[in-house]
Amino acid sequence: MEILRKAIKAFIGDVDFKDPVTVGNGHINSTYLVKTNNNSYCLQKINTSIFRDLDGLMNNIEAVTEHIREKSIALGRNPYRSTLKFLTANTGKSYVLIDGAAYRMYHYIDDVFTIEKMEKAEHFYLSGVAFGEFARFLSDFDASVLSETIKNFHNTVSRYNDFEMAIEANASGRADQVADEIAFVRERKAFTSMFVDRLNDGSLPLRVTHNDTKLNNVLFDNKTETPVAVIDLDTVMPGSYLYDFGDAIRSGATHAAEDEQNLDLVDFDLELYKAFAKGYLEQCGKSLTEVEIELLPYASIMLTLECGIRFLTDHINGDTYFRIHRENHNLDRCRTQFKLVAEMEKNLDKMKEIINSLL
Ligand code: GN1
Ligand code: MG
Repeated sequence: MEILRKAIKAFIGDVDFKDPVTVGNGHINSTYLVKTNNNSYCLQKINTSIFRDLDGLMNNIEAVTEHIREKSIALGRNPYRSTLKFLTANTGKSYVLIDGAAYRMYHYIDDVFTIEKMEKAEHFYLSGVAFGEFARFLSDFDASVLSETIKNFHNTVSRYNDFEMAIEANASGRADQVADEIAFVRERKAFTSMFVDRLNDGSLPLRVTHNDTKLNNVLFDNKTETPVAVIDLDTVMPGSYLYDFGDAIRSGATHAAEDEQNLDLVDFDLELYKAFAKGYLEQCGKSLTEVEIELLPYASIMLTLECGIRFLTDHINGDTYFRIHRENHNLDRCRTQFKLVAEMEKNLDKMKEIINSLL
């Protein structure tokens, strides 16, 4: 607690504040709510074993939030609610290092809710609007100024190689117990290069990408139930529209939680798929290239497979990356993803029809 208090003071000086309270449920950073008499903030401890380039990370986020803020102001929106607003610390930077740990602080956006499990198609449609608008707002932003803060983040070929290396090393000794899951991935090895090859040969354009378009990264207004802001901008980097579309479908086009243990409950809902795709394409469909349109129906399969591979790799590595809350948590997460992949594969033609009907 003393360290947290020290971090907070670096941002707000001598202003009185209540003890920080843990909020949020990300797998990577830790977030605390901090209240003064007049304001509420989030203090975040940044996971520096994952985000090693703090200047690159914060420069990316500041540049992108300022760009979005300008566009939002032009539309008459509240600049403190439409995207995150970071505080500058007494060091002159938007983060501080205390006892080797890094902290940052931003204005808390209140009167909002997030969605963990999809209940209403309307909410998913609106998430599509939010992420589609994010893409459109940043379509005139020069992606080359952004740092690649986590190398090869959605490079599914490199994720596949990491997976094979994890099996080889078998640090947890668990590899033998997950033979079915390993086989599931290996059967799809050829598929993993579908997007990477097209990015490498230049036929798929590089875009400013959010890279973590999980459903719970959209804040919804409590009263109007409409999107307020897209958050969790740590992984904003050069990438592909396909990543953001696919990852959103992965997390939202199902009624099951990402770590559901009863796989019978893990469904892939085409109505939800259509709802998101509609919102997304209404906002940024016109700027998609022919190749992006051709590959869009494969995006959710790729991103869901990739996420499952990452959970499985971490399970085999002994849970060193994603925070876990119970035994075999990463394996449970991996299994929901693979169940979804199998369901999506069966529905590929229907996804193609839906995309075509929306263009
Ligand atoms: C991580 O921390 P969180 O929940 O926002 C991960 C994403 C995964 C997601 C799966 C930096 O995001 O890539 O899709 O878990 N973020 C990072 O739930 O690795
Ligand atoms: Mg995240």
